[in-house]
Amino acid sequence: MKNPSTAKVINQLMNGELRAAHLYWQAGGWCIERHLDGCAKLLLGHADEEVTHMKRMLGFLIDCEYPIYFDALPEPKIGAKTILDLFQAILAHEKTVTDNINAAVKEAQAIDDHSTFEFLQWFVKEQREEIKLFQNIIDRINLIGDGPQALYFIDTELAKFAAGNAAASGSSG
Ligand code: OFO
Repeated sequence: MKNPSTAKVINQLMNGELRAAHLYWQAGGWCIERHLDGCAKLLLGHADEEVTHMKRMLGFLIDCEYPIYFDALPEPKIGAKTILDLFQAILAHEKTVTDNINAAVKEAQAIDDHSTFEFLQWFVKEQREEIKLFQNIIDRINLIGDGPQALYFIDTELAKFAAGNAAASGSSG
């Protein structure tokens, strides 16, 4: 069953995934400028994941023969002054994406669109994992603190997160 409202919602989510990739690329650039190569690796790898999410949404629109609309991309602004600020902004971003996915799930349920509801379940799980990942990173940054060697240790820790994340996304896509 085709629903014009579903087409609109999935297009909005697809564009949101592309904006997320854009944001993570820019955040990776922010880290590279500060010689935080481990952080950059994590964030640039995450941008690639967001592209796979965008393609998942695109694939659904194609399978359902819904129209496809790509929006212009806004400039991704990184206002962070510290690495903690950066990851707090990223966590806030992921919470907004989670809210958007949850709203889409609710709408699919309300109109008995079981196919879309089932499709969105993968994203519900993915958002739970992303929130957990970025909250863990913030907790680790807070544990390490802001002593003289802190940035070096944070960067080393985040390189480990990047390696773990790459291994996990290789198995889940
Ligand atoms: Fe696509 O998971 Fe983050 O935004």
